[in-house]
Amino acid sequence: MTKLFITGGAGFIGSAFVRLLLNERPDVELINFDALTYAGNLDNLADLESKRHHFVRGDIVVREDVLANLPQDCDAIINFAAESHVDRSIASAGEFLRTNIIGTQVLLDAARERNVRRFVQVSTDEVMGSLPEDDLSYFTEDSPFAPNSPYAASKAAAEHFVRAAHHTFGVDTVITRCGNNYGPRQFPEKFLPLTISNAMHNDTIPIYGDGLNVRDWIYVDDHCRGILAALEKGKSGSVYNLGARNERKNLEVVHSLLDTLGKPRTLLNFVKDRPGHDRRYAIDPSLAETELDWRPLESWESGLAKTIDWYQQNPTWIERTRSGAYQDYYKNQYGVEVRTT
Ligand code: NAD
Ligand code: TDX
Repeated sequence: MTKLFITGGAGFIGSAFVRLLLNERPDVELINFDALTYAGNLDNLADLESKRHHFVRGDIVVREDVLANLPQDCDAIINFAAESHVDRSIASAGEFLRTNIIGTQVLLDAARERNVRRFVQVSTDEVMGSLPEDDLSYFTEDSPFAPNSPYAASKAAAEHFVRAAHHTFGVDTVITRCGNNYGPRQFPEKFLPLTISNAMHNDTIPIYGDGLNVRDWIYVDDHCRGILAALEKGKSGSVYNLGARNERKNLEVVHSLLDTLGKPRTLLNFVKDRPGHDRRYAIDPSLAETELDWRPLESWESGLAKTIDWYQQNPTWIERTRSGAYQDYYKNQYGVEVRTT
């Protein structure tokens, strides 16, 4: 059996990765170690009945808990656990430093102490900052670090510690950097599920600034297959950018969603811009395509259709997450009222 320790596996991307592993790797047994913060949701794992999946509630910052739950002869730690929302990091950065930086170092120390064979850090294109609008530049693995938000700064710091563990102590590490994910089970504070959920409730949809910021969207399962390829085929000490060559302006995204849902554009509510709002992300995934033999399978159209369908088929999931903690945040930050019922 291949033994894996997955952190953050009750969140959006981590739970998709766990599902992928259980479906496609019959020799994998895994510990899913997650603190169940506001973003962690056991509903995301409810359909998984495999005896090869062991959920443990635990905090990656607490060394004793990590060591107590790390399997003997662990083949890899894959670190998804993070505070992941840029707006929250602008409101308050403390938890981002704690989980994203200190938690990553705790896991690296545990990997070294227990001779874990590989450490995969799930990172983000945001560590490389913002690209100029409407040109042909892309983020490559060699682009300089230029994190602009506290979230991005915490993920960049984490990457530095991963790199240091590799160079100083010889830990076998791989870092993946991805753009904006979309798909089922994404907490509806993020732009795409917020738009779908608000539109379904006929609530207004906050658009920051002029709505012309560009993001490079990838379907979550494609991202997860890229992480799996990096785990299995990545070169030790490497970084891989994972992207679907799918740049979209925010207004284009929201128009597609509203049109598909049959909702009017009058729901758009232009609000003040996010402080330090990055203008454009765009990923060059050539290295991952060549070295990992990885390609996204989903088109934007097929991915959006699957995503919308999932939210429409799972109203209970949306109601439960909407009654979570994000409404106050929107009200304070952007003056936007979001109903909870
Ligand atoms: P998410 O917010 O949906 O899930 C994060 C998970 O981590 C939650 O289940 C939460 O309970 C858990 N967690 C938080 N703090 C923890 C702690 N101290 N100990 C243990 N568990 C803890 O996030 P996501 O969107 O699934 O992102 C997963 C990873 O992918 C993150 O590292 C994020 O930076 C990265 N990433 C996300 C995107 C995106 O578009 N969502 C893009 C690129 C990279
Ligand atoms: O209400 C909104 N209105 C709006 O206009 C929200 C929540 C967002 N936006 C804009 C801001 C961004 O330009 O939409 C775009 C996407 O915003 P988010 O969903 O907050 O994502 P982003 O800030 O781009 O970061 C995401 O991608 C990189 C993830 O949240 C990160 O975890 C990941 O690392």
